[in-house]
Amino acid sequence: MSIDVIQESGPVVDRVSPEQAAFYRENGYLKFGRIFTREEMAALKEHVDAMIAALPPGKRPEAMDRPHFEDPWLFRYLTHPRVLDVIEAFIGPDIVLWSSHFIAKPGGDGRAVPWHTDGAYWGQALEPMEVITLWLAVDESTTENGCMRVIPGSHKNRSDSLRNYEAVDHDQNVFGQELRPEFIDESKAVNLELAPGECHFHDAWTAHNSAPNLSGKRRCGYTMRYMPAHVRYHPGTLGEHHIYLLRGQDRADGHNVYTPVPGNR
Ligand SMILES: O=C(O)CCC(=O)C(=O)O
Repeated sequence: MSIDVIQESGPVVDRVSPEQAAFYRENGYLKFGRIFTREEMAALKEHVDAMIAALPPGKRPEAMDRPHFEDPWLFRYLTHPRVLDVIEAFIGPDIVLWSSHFIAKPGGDGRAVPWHTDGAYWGQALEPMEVITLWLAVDESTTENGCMRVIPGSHKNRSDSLRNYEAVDHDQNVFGQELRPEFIDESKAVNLELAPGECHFHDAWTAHNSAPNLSGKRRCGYTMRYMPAHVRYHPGTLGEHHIYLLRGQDRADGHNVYTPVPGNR
């Protein structure tokens, strides 16, 4: 689908149908509709443009990881009731914000994201490893500018995805490890093209990647990551990190320390 064709998309969707939830459970991903209005997206895009313009020299825009620790304004999006209602349909009523990350690939030299699973990346930090990522298209995201791709059903092969990585060139890629090719059947990969304001979801064990952005258009996605409140977070492996109980109650028997959601947003 061309970039021009994908620009228009439908009304805001705030419900997950039983068929969509079943598809997600079976395939480990779901392409969803528009989750934020055009006005909400215009404000977010302006904010992200300013964040990118303010990056220090040498800092790549693909690497704007955990920006909400410093930028309370982002909680408007991360805690939006429409988002939490949709997340609740997948993980239940007790919802913790695990993390967030802007991955903005500039036009022309945007870096690839190697094949990986998030579960392998986060390692021992979470127990059990149950995270759903809402990938929000800040810009249109197409095969031309490096949309995310998934291998349907790969979340069922978590032992493959844990151990079988090899090094790739970090100068060309967002990070330096990739699932070995014998564990990825590229012929099964699904391209998840989105218009701005639309989103897709993926499971922590779903194999995914994205190509470099050699097109003339930026491709920025905001990964918004949530987990059910029975998941235990073990601090230490990821440096300074905060988690936030957004809805419902703690179910991890007091193990987790939750940071209060900032009020001044
Ligand atoms: O934005 C991309 O292309 C990859 C995103 C990703 O790796 C993730 O959401 O876990």
